Amino acid sequence: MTTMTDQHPSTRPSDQLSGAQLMQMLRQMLLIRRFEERTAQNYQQAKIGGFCHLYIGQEAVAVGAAAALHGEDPLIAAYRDHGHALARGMDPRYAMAEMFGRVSGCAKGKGGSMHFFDKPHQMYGGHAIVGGQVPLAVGLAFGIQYQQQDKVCLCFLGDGALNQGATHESMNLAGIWRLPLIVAVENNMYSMGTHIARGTSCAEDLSVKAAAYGLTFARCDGMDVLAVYDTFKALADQVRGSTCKTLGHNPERGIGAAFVDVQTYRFKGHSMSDPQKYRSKDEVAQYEEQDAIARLSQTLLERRVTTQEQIEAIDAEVKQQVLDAVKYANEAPPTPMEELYTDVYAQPYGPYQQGKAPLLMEDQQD
Ligand SMILES: Cc1ncc(C[n+]2csc(CCOP(=O)(O)OP(=O)(O)O)c2C)c(N)n1
Ligand SMILES: [Mg+2]
Repeated sequence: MTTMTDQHPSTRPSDQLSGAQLMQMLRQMLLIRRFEERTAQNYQQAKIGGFCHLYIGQEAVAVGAAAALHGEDPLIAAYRDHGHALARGMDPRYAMAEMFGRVSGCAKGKGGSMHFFDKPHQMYGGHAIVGGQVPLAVGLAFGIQYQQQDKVCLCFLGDGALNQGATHESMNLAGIWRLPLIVAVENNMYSMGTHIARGTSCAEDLSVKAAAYGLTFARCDGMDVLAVYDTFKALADQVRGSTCKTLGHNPERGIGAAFVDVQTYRFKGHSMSDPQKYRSKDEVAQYEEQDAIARLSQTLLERRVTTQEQIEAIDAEVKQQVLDAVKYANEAPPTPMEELYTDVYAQPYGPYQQGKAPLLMEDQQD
């Protein structure tokens, strides 16, 4: 196993970013933050139903990692997925409409908060089953390798998903096939109310998990969007286009799959109903002081990339963009019942083909 060491400050990939690219990162993080605040409000007003998990506090992870990859690289995430979709470029109107159960939502209103999909932006969900997206990511990465594409698959998972069998089976395959895959663990230290130290072996050093499967390991500060960018840029360049001798590829290229421990923190509860008895207010406040949005703003002000007035203007713009998304979702038509029978099979047959319900049990007995 290889471990990525910290980059020398003068060779940081983020030093190559233009002022416009840095400002785009700030805009995306602000958009996610404001989107999540309105999501909470609309959930409390019962406009949004089902399970809903906010990304507030973790914005730098999705934004920094997505910026380091190409738009054509497939991305897949767990259920705390609003930030990943917005970082990938999903229109906030389609994201909000999805949660409102509207037919113009990104999954036609059938997926809700936990199942954001966006084919044009290569976002493959949003998955509610903890760890369920990891085998799918292996499939995506295998497809890239099989078709000899110059891409890398980016798979986000929570620290809790590290204890799912499917994650380990997937990492094993990623290791032996040297897949072009980055396993990005959003280590916010909690799985619902369970601290990582109580539920995960070797929690203090996750590099051993990567070592077990021969994956290159890296760790980064997930509260610093530029540190996230640096780590994922350096890794993606080496993972991209990885090939495997045992699968007949000659020559063997790339470093194969990688595993990143992204150390982050969620500022809000696990889901919309969480009394948060498992952590202290002081702990939350301590991490809120490291808010990635404030940190990037400060850096950009110090480097004279922007002014306080410009930051406030961007914030006002994204707030309006989110208000427009809520208006759009409110006015969009609800998902019709017939949609229950579409998108079930890749090649619909019988009643599904006609867009009608299959016979219900009662009908069959008649
Ligand atoms: C297979 C499975 N087991 C249990 C659950 C219930 N569950 C939902 S979220 C969650 C915690 C996951 O924590 P983590 O992976 O760290 O993600 P985070 O919520 O911190 O983003 C659990 C156990 C589930 N959705 N799927
Ligand atoms: Mg977690």
